[in-house]
Amino acid sequence: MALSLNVFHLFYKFKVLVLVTLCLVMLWATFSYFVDSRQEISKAKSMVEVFRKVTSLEDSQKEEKMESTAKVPTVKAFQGHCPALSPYLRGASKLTFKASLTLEEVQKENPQVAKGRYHPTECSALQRVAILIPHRNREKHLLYLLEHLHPFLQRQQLDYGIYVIHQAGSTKFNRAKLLNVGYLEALKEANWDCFIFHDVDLVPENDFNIYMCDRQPKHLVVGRNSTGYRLRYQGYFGGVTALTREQFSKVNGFSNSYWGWGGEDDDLRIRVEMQKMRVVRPSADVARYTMIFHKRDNGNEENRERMKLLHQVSRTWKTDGLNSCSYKLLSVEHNPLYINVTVDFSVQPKVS
Ligand code: UDH
Ligand code: MN
Repeated sequence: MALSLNVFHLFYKFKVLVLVTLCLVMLWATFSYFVDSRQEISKAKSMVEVFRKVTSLEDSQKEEKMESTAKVPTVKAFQGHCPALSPYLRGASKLTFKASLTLEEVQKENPQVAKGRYHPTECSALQRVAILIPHRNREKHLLYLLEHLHPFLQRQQLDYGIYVIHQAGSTKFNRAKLLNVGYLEALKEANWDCFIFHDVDLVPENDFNIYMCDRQPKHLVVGRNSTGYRLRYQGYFGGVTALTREQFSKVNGFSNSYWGWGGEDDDLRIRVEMQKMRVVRPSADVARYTMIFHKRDNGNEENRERMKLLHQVSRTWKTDGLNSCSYKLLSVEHNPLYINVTVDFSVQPKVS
């Protein structure tokens, strides 16, 4: 009798335990549903966290090196890294483009941007990012992009600079060569960690699409309004891409040989794959862009040579790229909202 009572008691305790555990599991599930309902946030967080570890490791190694060689001990003002995910992000936004917008208005909206650059003052940014925009005769698009990109990048707590690389004259447009020039000229001014190669007419719709580089070259345009927000084709690597200084130099940059529209982005993808790197993309729900409508520009007609060029990449990449990019630099102007680099590709530069 006493034994069966004991067994009953044990069984009762066990039932209570099961009930309590069940309650706890349910509580946890509801809690994590609300907290993690945006799985992307945590995914992005862990990606950024990985990068933060890499960069902060590099930084501390650099600092150690500098300190050990410095004769006078340096006094370091302590400033912590910015968080893995900025608290200012807002997610998807509906973009509007006001016909009467002026550069002065955009300037007024961005008082902390000086000479095209900004860095957060509350923490030290995880990466120094140079945005490179190839440009000719698209002033209105540039204005809209600046209007949206400046607040977007500030919300991401980045140390950034916007470079517009302007092709002077009326020779065929060469997007890839302009971007090589942007990389080379930007590095003369600052030690950028990351480069974003950015078409002037693509405006990001969601600030969870983080403008930082990854361990692999990153393609940021999964979808755009003009293609029903679907990837244009398997392997597409155009529009907006992010490569670290090292990744871009490893592939010898873009080819300089693509005059007119098309092919240069596929060429870069081939270079990336040849170096055993792999293109990564953010998830489709954040990597969304609005392309400001436009027609084909004069001077940027379809390049009919592009298939031929694309078949030769493995032979040409080593000698056609950053290391062979010669150009006549006309000016570098530090405007309030961007750095304007003007180049002329119609003349061969004088060899000094
Ligand atoms: N770009 C200029 N000026 C030019 C040509 C190109 O600034 O004269 C730059 C600009 O940054 C642009 C980028 O190069 O975003 C790429 O060129 P694009 O926008 O012309 O290329 P996309 O593939 O369009 O978007 C190709 C022609 C589309 C015709 C569509 C007709 N429906
Ligand atoms: Mn376009």
